[in-house]
Amino acid sequence: MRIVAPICVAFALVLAPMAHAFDLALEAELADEIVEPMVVATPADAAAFGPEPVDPSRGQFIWMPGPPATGGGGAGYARYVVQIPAAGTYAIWGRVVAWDGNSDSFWVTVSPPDTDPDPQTSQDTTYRWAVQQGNEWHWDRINQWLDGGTFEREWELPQGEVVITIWVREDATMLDTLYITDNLETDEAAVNPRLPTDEEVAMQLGETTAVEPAGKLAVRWAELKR
Ligand SMILES: [Ca+2]
Ligand SMILES: [Ca+2]
Repeated sequence: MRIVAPICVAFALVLAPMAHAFDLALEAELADEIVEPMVVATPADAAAFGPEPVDPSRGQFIWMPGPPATGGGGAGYARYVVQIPAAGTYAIWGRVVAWDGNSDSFWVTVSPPDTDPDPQTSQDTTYRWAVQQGNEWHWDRINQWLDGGTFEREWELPQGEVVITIWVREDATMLDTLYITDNLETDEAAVNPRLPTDEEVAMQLGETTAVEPAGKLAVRWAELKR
């Protein structure tokens, strides 16, 4: 028995996830708060303006309606309140459609640590997300589109409540889902962002208050902040 116990411990250390202890997927359209002109939409709604963005997760996404054209945007947002189980460094990915260069950006704040109360007013490029273009749903890691270059963002999040806000910058930019992870790899294949599970959707709908994905830390949701 003296020998068996240390071996078991050694195996546990090898098998335990060493880094990527947390991930959480959210449906964009199930935000805790959505302020117009950001709205929930279906593919048919968007098809009136441009190529139809077929098969979003759960059939819906959010956007400020508009054509792929210069101008439009700068008002409205969607807000998500999440409980982070452990302080650490996190990245966020979005599943997006962006028709063209006039419909390919949002502002993004995650508070704390971000302190800007309204990047639509401040126009602070720290919070500007250059969304990768494409007419089909694809994942893009939230970045920081500075005037001097574009860099992947990461956040030092505290344990506890964090508010993620996706602000309209250009109309017609579409968001289907969000994926929050402590996997900081920049390569999509290494991160493998995923869609929300039925349990995560139920949490967003307020049908349950907690979920414990297999092998993950428990995630607990705050009450709606409206
Ligand atoms: Ca536009
Ligand atoms: Ca969706």
